[in-house]
Amino acid sequence: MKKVILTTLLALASSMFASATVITLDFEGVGDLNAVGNFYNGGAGTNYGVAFDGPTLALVDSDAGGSGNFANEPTGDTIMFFTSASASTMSVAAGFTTGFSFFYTSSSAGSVDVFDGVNGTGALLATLGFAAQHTGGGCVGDPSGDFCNWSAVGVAFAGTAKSVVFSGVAGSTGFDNITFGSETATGAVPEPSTYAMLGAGLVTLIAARRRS
Ligand SMILES: [Ca+2]
Ligand SMILES: [Ca+2]
Ligand SMILES: [Ca+2]
Repeated sequence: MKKVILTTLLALASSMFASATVITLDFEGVGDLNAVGNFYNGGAGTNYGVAFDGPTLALVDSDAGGSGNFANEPTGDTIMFFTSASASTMSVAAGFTTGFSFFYTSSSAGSVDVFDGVNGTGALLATLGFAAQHTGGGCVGDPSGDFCNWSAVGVAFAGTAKSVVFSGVAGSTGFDNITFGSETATGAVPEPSTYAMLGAGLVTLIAARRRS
């Protein structure tokens, strides 16, 4: 009986997706350097009908045994990034409305475009540019991680969106708490400490020393 109820609830959650239901992807459980792919589209995660293309990977904090050079992530130990291309595409065949938002940390400027067709096709509904800020506020690691400053950003739009293209420099931007149906990303990030800012130089999200 419980299983039936759970299944029904999951089906309801999927069917409600095109409405203004707020859904957040936290990437926990995808696994270090694994493709996000269909994790949220019938894979091991909750089935929200959200599919990511090949260059989109999950990254686990090196402090939690993964390869990530980041700190203060909004949820858990896992974030999303793209490393082998200059863009990453997320498609939601059932569509979503109202707004789109997320947390990010980045060592380079980038942008996010929301389209009304899948795979970055159709009309452009909204564009959101973001600046480099990964060491902003003199943040420090948890205990390690150069990408320690996270910002919540979002856009509102009219109509129904079916895909989002994340663009920037490969390996230089991390995303977490990707939120559909709201222009305000849910979650909280620790206030950065007031340490002196260290010279960062060229940094990427992959930690220099990987565990094997
Ligand atoms: Ca962490
Ligand atoms: Ca860390
Ligand atoms: Ca997370």
